[in-house]
Amino acid sequence: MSKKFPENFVWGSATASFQIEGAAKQYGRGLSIWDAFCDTPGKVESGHNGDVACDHYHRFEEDVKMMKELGLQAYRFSIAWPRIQPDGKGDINQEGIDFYNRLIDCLLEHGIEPWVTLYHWDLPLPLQIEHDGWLNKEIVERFEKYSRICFEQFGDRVKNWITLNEPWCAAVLGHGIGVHAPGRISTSEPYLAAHNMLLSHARAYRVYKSEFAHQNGTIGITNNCDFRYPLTDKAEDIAAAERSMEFFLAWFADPIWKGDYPAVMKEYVGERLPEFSAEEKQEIFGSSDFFGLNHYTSMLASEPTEDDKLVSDIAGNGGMIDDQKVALSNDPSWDKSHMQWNIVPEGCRDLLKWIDARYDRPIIYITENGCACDEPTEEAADNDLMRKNYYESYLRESRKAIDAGVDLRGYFAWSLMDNFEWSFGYNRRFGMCRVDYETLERKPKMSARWLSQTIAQNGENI
Ligand code: PNW
Repeated sequence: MSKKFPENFVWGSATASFQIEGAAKQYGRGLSIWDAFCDTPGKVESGHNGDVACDHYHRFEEDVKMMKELGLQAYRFSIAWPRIQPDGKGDINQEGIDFYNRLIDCLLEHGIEPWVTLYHWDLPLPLQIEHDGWLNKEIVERFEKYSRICFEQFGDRVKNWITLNEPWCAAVLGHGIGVHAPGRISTSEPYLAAHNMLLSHARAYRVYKSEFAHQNGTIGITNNCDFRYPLTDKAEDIAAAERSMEFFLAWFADPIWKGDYPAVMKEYVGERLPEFSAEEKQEIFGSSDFFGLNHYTSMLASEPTEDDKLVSDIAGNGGMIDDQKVALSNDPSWDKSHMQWNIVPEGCRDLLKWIDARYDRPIIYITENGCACDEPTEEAADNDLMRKNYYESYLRESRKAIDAGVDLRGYFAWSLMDNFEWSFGYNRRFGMCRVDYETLERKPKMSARWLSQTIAQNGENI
């Protein structure tokens, strides 16, 4: 069997607006919930914020050249909603449109395919303050209008769209345990926010398919999911692992690929889980041309015993994270990244197979995968063997999934460069290229050089 990846396999890297752009208070950009979160004492490590970030706004040409030199075929970035509509609902900020036009044109001139995410967490702040953000169903109309502006302005050149990035994070981290913007802590709001995100996603999808069909592009959603292995082969632990997957991924994927929330969530969450009307179910069902997947890590799952501390006991949060009634643990043999996330390449293969089986062989793109490494010096970054091994092993397992019949069509490494890692500020480095935050210089690391060679031979070296 050839070790190559399928012909036309897409090799790319990914970033997000708030994490790299900077120029946060310039060129007509409105504030986002992440600007406000950064300004709230104690929320982000070291008091870091997105004001300068990687200064990509001013250095995008250099960044595109670097991508070209690395041989990347595709680049996934996100549009900052508050750059397009500073208040989230009204007038368009032409400077914001101009910026993304310059970026898109530059990518195309260099033969790099733009993959554009409409929402990667930087909600315009006025929508939060005046309208309760994702908790208010009105957001569906606002997101529809914003999406339409993007399709109108950029759709002649952008052919790959992602509506939402990781609604699980925005719901759970943003509205359940409060470690992401808007910092809400609640046992019911995550379900409501998720519900309105699914409706917003579906609306954007329908608008694109009905009004912009002539643009001939594809559009989908990106969800994140870890994999869960049962701690033992006891039936209760196997069921716990499956339930954990349903609470993580099927929560968002079942409505789109099956038409409604998983039965186990209805049972365990009860009336805190909103219901879709028959009309809404129809709008959501089938609303993704591909299955976008962000994947990083795996854990062991088991039926909780009396001795198990549930996550909320440890974190002292609102407790919604325990609705699934699963105990999580780590296999001591697993290595850990700088995020303390387990490095489990076979989990990537098993997750791909799980998605393939549950959703009847969808087209899948890995829209993020990567590893944070502790790199205090430039020298450490230049020898990022752990990251190179991470990419290589996860890609090797992905190819095994392809060999087993999974329709995986592409891989985007997270991330092109070190950037603002949310509540960790600039203290976690995910980049294949190093960013010196004093000089803002970029420099490809060993993992980038390795990925570059890998792309050139379509993975035959793996
Ligand atoms: C994703 N979790 O975030 C995001 O899409 C990126 O913006 C981010 O930089 C990257 O992964 C690395 O963290 C996640 O707690 C944040 O499970 C947290 C989790 C998962 C993904």
